[in-house]
Amino acid sequence: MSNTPKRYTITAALPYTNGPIHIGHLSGVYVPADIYSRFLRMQGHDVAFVCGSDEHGVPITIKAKKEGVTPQDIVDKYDEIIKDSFNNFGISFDNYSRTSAEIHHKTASAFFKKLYDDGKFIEETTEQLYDAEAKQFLADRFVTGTCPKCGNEEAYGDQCESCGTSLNATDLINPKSAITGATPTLKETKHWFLPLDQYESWLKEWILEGHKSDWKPNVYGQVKSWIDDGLRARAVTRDLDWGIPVPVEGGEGKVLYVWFDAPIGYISSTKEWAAREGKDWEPYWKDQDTKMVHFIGKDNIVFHCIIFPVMLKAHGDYILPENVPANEFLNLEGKKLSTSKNWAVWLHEYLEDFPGQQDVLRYALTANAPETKDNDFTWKDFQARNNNELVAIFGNFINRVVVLTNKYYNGEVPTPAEYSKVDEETIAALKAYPAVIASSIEKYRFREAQAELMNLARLGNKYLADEEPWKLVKTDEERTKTIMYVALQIASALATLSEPFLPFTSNKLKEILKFSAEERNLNEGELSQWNKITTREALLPSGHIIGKAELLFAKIEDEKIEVQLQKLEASKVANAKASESVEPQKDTATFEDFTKMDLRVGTILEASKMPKTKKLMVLKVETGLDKRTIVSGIAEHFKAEELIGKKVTVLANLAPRKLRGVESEGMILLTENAEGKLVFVNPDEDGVINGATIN
Ligand code: B3M
Ligand code: ZN
Repeated sequence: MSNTPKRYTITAALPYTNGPIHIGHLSGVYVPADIYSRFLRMQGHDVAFVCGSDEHGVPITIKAKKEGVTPQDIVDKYDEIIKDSFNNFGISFDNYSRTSAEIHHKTASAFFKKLYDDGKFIEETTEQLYDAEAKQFLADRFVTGTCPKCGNEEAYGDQCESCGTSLNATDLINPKSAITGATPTLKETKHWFLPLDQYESWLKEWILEGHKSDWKPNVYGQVKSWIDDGLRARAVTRDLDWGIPVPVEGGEGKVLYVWFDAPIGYISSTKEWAAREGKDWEPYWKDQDTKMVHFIGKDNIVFHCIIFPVMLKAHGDYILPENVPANEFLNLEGKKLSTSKNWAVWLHEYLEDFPGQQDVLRYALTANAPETKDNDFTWKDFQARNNNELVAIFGNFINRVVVLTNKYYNGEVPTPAEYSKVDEETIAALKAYPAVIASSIEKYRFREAQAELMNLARLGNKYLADEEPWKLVKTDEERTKTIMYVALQIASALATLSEPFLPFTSNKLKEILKFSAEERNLNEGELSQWNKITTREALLPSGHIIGKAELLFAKIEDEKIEVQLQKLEASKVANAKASESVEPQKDTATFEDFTKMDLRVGTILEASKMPKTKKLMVLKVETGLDKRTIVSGIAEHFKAEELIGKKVTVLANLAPRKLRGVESEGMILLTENAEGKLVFVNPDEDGVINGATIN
């Protein structure tokens, strides 16, 4: 692509419609995508910012089953809730579609058909996991098991969310049906596979060589390790009834894999938008002068950097993304966000508790965005960002300027006299901000960009505090006019530059400063809203009349924060209670079954973390029979030092198996205490309740 794109296609991950949206979604994907899109529009660029509901896939079917309703009921319900949340938080999609829309079914079907006709798939009958009780094949989230790569025991049939690896369901160790809990059997079925391995050298050239310097290190690193490990063919069809029917012979009763159809949703959403706006959608997906950027969370990297690009490449008509600035995860008060544990701040609930304060959340989330590593949202930080930054710096500056202009000049922008050196410097500094902020945004460094915006407000605050117009007004009218004129220019620049980050505040401030409609819609090159700050002599000319002061931000008191912390405390208590509940007894084991298990007491002699894994620990255990190696998924719960010398229960005659190349000869028995921490099976351990399953 040439250096100056003619247009931009910006996509934000399509949320699964199996639940509402929380702060993790907003911070990882939608706020950064919105900042980027708004910024580009303000520079006069042609932008299609598209998204929509991801309405297929197993999570939706599971939710429907749980609630005893149809998948359609589920997607209709959450599509509404999610759309409302996005609207309420000012996410400025040009189009928000749904993958159940007819246009999407047609587009995805045609895409599959083209790849099929062009011979891009491998058609193969293989043995797949099957739940005989539920009479259903188990793929994706219908099956969980141990990740062969990192040992995470909750990996899904298509992906391990712990290490990000994309999996085939048959890769899982100890697979378990998510429907009945049964151990699956194998059954033959036919599917179409996308041979990713055939695209390896192309991916190496395109990403590993082509995007070494411009993709974020976290994204590039993940992609590199997958490609280096070698890619395998992936099934892109499923034996399910909820989804887009496979449109080729032999496809009866099968649907497209949700991760095949969902990214095509970006194309369908663009088509829907173009049709409504009377535009042509094709350049946004096919013209080499278009810059395409995918905003996603880190668990979606493999799909957007490998699988979807391979689909686009195999199809042949499409452009590829220029960048995929995926974020890491946001935690809440030190713990992983979790829908099932209700450990989250839900957007619709936030709005009930903090009406009209959407920008405060946007601000706090951007200030703490997990751009380079996982990051933490805390309510104390949220309060401090509001009270110490938005209220004390931004709000305070604007309020002083507007109140004083009304008081001294009835709201009329005064005519300045000679500039002092400080005035000159302040104006020069002001004019540099658009480029500084732009350069951070262009590098997807939104925290840095927003920090610069706040620095501009600081500049204004300091200027007023140093120049003290409220003192000078009694002695030097001309000087006071100059100071107020300069301060008004800063206020005006803040109104404009805050728009990508704080759209509601920006709007309110433009109302207060009485920006004309024409002024708000400047849309071309040097004259665009963004660039006018640097190029124009005056942003608010002398004689312009501004409106009355209005509070932009309000202090958040401790009591309001307490309420939020108590809500989380309630979730904690509920979760601890739930984890105390005892699992139902398993099927009868005969005495012979039991005597087959050789349980021994052993002592841990050595312990070390398995390199490049989060959970695995390599142990050397004295079992009385021998000294042997056992690999155990306990590294997140114990330090190596504290394990040495521990007495443990060992299942000694478990068939050996290799984990990450290390042969594990046995299993150490563990259970969980009420806080979810692993403890060794030893009835004296604190907090082990009767009935805790030993495994
Ligand atoms: N719905 C996964 C998710 O919400 C998925 C994204 C699709 S983007 C094409 O994490
Ligand atoms: Zn894993």
